[in-house]
Amino acid sequence: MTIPNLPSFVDIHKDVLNSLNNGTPIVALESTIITHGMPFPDNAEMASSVEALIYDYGVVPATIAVIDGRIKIGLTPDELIQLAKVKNALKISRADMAFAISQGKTAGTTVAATMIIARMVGIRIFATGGIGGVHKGAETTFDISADLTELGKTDVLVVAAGAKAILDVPKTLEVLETQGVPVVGYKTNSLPAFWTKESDLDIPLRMDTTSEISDFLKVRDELHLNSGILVANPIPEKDEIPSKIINDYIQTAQTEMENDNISGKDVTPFLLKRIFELSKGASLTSNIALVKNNALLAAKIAKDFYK
Ligand code: PSU
Ligand code: MN
Repeated sequence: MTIPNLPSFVDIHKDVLNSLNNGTPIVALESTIITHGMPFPDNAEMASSVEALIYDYGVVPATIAVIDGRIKIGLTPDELIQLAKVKNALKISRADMAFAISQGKTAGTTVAATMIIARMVGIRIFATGGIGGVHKGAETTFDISADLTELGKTDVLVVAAGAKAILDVPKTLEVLETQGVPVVGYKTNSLPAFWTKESDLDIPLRMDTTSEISDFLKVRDELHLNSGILVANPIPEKDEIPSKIINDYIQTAQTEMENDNISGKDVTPFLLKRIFELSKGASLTSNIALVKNNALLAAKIAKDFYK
């Protein structure tokens, strides 16, 4: 079977294509985390071990990216290394996806762009580390990630480790609610805060099993709600960074960002890089652990959903 109306510039990995044809579970993975979220070679190691973990669970991973103007749904090991090494990759969202393709560029896809591409071929479940959200000071900068509006209109379920404290988390939750996006805590009463498993914000909805989450997705489909779901999965306790410590680093990075006039697309990569440096790599170790944890949960949900 071929996918109807597939643009000529899309390449689907053979395992992903088989899985789409057979109706077996697939988990999409984003690539801005590879091109802008982590340094080389940790990014390459993270990406290939996350794929291996999903394969080992009996689910097909589909890392999504744009390489030389072609949309890739599932990468070969060579493509993955190529992407991880690229120095000047773009970071694309809904607004600039067509630009990367028409100009033959290489780009990491954000959560928003990955959702659009996943949905285009019918992939419904997607794992990442953290989503973009409402940035601190958004009342003056208007910096609100396009991830939030994409979740409001594209019906892909995204597993993330909650929202990180580099964001204005209460405002992020408000925008998600406005956009009609359910925020489901997996086995948690509080919204996980990325590097820490808890925050002082209540989780809007709680579910304790992957079959509940899969049933929820099915009911939303029957209702034709056509928007995404955010599943917030707490980082395992052993991989946490205590909130007092991480919040100090965040504060420092935030002040530097304001002094250096960093804005727009550069904000998230700048903050992640500075927190990595300030924590002497500890933030990266936690980040990798939580991505793996999210990948496994997404694979379990996918298995239940396609049962
Ligand atoms: N959060 C992370 N690591 C990341 C990102 C977010 O912990 O790499 C990336 C994701 O790809 C997300 C994007 O979609 O940053 C959001 O960027 P912005 O805030 O510019 O919308
Ligand atoms: Mn932004």
